[in-house]
Amino acid sequence: MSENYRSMWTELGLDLENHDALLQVLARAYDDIFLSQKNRPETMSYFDFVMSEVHGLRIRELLDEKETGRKIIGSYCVFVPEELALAADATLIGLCSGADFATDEVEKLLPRNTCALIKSSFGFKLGKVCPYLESADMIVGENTCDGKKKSYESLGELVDNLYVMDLPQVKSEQGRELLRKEYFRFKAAVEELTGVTITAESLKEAIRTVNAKRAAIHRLSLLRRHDPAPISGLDALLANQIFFYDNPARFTQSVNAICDELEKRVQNGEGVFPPKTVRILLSGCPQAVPNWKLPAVVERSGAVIVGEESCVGERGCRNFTDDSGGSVDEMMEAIVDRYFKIDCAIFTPNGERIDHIREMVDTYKADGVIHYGLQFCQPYLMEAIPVEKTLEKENIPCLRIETDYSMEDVGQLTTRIEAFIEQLR
Ligand code: BJ8
Repeated sequence: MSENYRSMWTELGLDLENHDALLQVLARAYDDIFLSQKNRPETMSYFDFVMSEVHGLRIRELLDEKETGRKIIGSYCVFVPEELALAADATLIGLCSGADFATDEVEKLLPRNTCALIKSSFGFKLGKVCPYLESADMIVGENTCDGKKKSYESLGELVDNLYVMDLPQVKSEQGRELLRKEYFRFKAAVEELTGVTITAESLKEAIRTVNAKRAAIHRLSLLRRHDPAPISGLDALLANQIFFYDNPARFTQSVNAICDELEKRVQNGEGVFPPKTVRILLSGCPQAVPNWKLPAVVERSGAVIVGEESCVGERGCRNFTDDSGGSVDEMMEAIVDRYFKIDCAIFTPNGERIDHIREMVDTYKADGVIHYGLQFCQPYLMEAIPVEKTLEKENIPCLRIETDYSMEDVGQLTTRIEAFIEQLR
């Protein structure tokens, strides 16, 4: 951290002792997992800097924005449209967390058999270690899986600015209508929070800003089709994770800078791993910062991850929002259309997801799929079985992994993943 931010963290109400402990673990994991990689693109240094300042400079920027009257909205799900926040002069940031914290305290509020992602979000609140959560003027929860929707009832007791968005679970006309109504309700809530009325101009600009972020990530993804892979799965995941925190325009520019470098690598036949390295598509639950366990195990075991079928990855930013509408209402419909395509496992039936996994296997020339399910995540663990069956029918090997945020199973995971990679060679 380039500056001393202790007074800022104290003012935000963080527990400095807990927070120091978290930052130490984070810094150690980052050095060990990211900085030890070979042949990294030089332009990844921007993301190294962002990570080194993730609780420092970025928080300072958000607080400076707040000084000027701008509002900060925190969200736990890719169904919360960033376009609406930006159009009303607010900043949207991701709040999902990828590390266990204050587990004893969490288990006083949530059952032990709750997925690690939900527990982690509670742990960061109860342990007072998340400056994003504490900076947010509005926290948006969404009725997706049962775990999340019930946990927001308890989260509402811990924070006084929780807004809960209802979401459909079926891709029907009625489902789309529910989403449409909820997005209009959210638009009104954001306008009330910021005191800014969304106009056709501000919405168009916001759509373009978010689309540009997505386009940069798409460009990065497509470069991963090449053999040798020009970037590791870990570094690509990091870019996808920072998507949720960084200033949008700066993020777009930085990802495009990486892509420029990767294009040269591709032209010169350079990669992070040797040609013909086994290529893996990771599919399943989202991986929030600093949840890097599985990709680290995969890439240390001698394979390269070439795509993430995940909300922190292609599921989250696959589609663009049509910006051609001339009125707020037209663009609102376009937003509904775009988000209604997200194939989260909370939908039933959810055949599009399997189609997308297959499509990604082809696009990124994956040799096999690792399905990543967090323990106690019923939607993704349930879908893992038909996903595996469908892929295997088409001779696409699939390994189902069920894990959590602890490091206890690293040895066992390594053994299984090494054997899978061996089978793919
Ligand atoms: S759109 S994937 S970000 S809900 S891992 S909390 S599903 S029990 S995160 Fe998600 Fe939105 Fe869907 Fe994406 Fe529940 Fe499973 Fe836990 Fe999960």
